[in-house]
This record gives sequence, structure tokens and C-alpha cells, in this order.
Amino acid sequence: MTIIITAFERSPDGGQGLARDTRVRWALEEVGQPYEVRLLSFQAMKEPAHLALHPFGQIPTYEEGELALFETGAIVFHLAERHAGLFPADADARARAITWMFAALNTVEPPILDLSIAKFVEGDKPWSQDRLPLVMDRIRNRLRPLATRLGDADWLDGAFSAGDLMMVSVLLRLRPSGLLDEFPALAAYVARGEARPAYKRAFAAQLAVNAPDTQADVHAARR
Ligand SMILES: N[C@@H](CCC(=O)N[C@@H](CS)C(=O)NCC(=O)O)C(=O)O
Repeated sequence: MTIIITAFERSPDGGQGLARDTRVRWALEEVGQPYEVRLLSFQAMKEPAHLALHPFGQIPTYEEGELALFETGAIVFHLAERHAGLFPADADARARAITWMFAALNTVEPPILDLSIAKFVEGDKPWSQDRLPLVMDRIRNRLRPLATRLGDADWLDGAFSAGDLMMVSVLLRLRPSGLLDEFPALAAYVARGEARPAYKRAFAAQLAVNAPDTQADVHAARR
């Protein structure tokens, strides 16, 4: 059964791998499943055909035969359940890996997203500069205990799992802010994630769509 995911036709990050299709591509690469990608413009994401797959009109989505999923947490969870490579065999270790997936999405990602909103959406508001340090401190309040828990281990709970895939994906977004470098153990943790061959393949695949010269070719072809 062919797996089809959706991604931005042109990611706002220009190919830094921060759009959320990258974490789904990464999971697919870790479990060795081939996939196809349907690229969408911002307009197409809000049209009925895509809204039938994703009620909020976002990317990524995941289709596999009759099954259609949205939310990266659900998609990565599905892949980890169906294929070897992202969940440990031991039931308790698997439950802990799931816990880390939720921690990444529910506890660590929200203040990180808040920083993006503060910078890129609210950056021109008169109160924005005053708010920024508060938002950054809320992120530090998540990174500090996370670094403590990781300690000098390679991964959060034994072997690499879907929990690490999600946590690294969430933390990656912090790199331009410099906050990650305040916690060298976490910076090294993210670098370990990025060094995985599966991540490299996922990153290269999204870059091939979003790299500036690829876009020049796409636009030339449309003219
Ligand atoms: N919680 C969702 C978030 C999905 C999301 O925010 N997608 C972004 C791209 S990374 C998007 O489609 N943004 C465009 C929009 O919301 O209109 C998930 O993890 O899948």
C-alpha cells in the first residue's frame, strides 16, 4: 500500500527542515517505509479536498489505503506501532517512549511555538520586546529539567525511540534562538538525532523540495 504524506509546496523556512513533514519523513525513514509526497500551496491547504483529510487545513497528513491521519503525534505513533524501529519490544519501555512523545508535544513544544509567534506574528506589536524574555524563560524552564533528566545518556530512555524522534524534532526549532546552546547536553542530543542516517535522508528529501534553486526551477517550469 503506497503511503502518501502532504507537505508545503514551499516551506516558509526555505528548507531548514522545521516544517512538520520532516518528522514524519524521519519516522518513515527509521522504519524503512517508502512514501510519496503531495505538495500543497497555502491556498490548496484550505480547500475542501485537503480539509477532508485535515480539519484544520494544515500539513502534514498521512494516507495509507483507506486510512487517513493528521497530527504528527498520531502519525508517528501509528508508524511506530505497525513497524519495527521506533518502539522498544518491552511493554513498559514502550509506554515510557509514548510518554516522551507526549512530553515533547504537550509540554516542550508549546512554549517553543510561543517563541515563533512572539517573533514572527507579534514582532511588530509595541509590547513584543517586553514579552520576549518571559517567553524565553518559559522555554528555559522546560529545557533545564529535560537536560537534567537526559544527564549524560545518549537518548531519553535507553535506545533511540519515537520519544527521541519527537523530542529532537521539537528542540530543533530552537537552534536560531541560541537557547539550545545554553544547554550543551541538549545541543549534543539534537546533533545525535540529526546524525542518524534516517534523519539525514528525511532532511535531504525536504530540502530537495525547498532549496532555493529547486524553487527557481519550479517557478521557471510554471512560466
Ligand atoms: N499539531 C499539528 C501542527 C501542524 C502544523 O502546525 N502544521 C503547520 C506546518 S509545520 C501548518 O500547516 N501551518 C499552516 C497553517 O496552519 O495554516 C501537528 O503536529 O501535526
